[in-house]
Amino acid sequence: MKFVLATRNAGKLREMAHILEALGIEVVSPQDLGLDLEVEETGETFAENAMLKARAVCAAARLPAIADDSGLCVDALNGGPGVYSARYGGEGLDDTGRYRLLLNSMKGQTTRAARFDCAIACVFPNGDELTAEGTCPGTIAFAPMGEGGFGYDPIFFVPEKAKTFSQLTEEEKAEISHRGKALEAFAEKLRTYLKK
Ligand code: ITT
Repeated sequence: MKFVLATRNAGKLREMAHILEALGIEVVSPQDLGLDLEVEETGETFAENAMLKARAVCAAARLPAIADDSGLCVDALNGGPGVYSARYGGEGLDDTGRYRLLLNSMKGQTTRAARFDCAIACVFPNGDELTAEGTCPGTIAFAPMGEGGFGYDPIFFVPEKAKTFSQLTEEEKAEISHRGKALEAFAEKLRTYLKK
């Protein structure tokens, strides 16, 4: 069974494909299918937004679709930017602009605890749905460090590894990341579902 990955984010797509393929799940990208669907994220939670994306892409592709909705939740910012992580600072900003803005808004802040959350939703053409979630605790670094990854990775510091996500290899990040954990939990549910 082939699954289409319901994301337009190249960094996410790469990580999702590698993690799922390592778990024995065959995936195709929206581009492989000639799809470029922008789904409005009107939900208030990661889980709601992941489900909106998976349903829309499943309907368009007529294949089972797996979506990821994720974001960075910072204690000192009352859990923000959270579901607004991709929209933080408005349309004009790229990944670097967004993490710089976040670093600026944390100037002088000594409480730097944060976490990355990820919700996975999978929708099948027959209407069946599976969901899973993962989280990764960390802190907001005082300056960007490392070259790898995408998004807020250069400023997300994982005390357990004494490195930012950007300083980890993709495999190391997948072992501890919100996305790695959510996809592992999802793969387990999928195995059970497919046995039925
Ligand atoms: P799709 O909706 O098409 O999947 P998106 O980038 O809009 O792409 P989200 O709405 O889920 O995805 O927004 C996630 C935001 O959180 C986005 O700004 C990402 O860069 C960031 N993010 C999520 N996971 C991340 C990770 O592992 N490392 C760094 N940043 C991450």
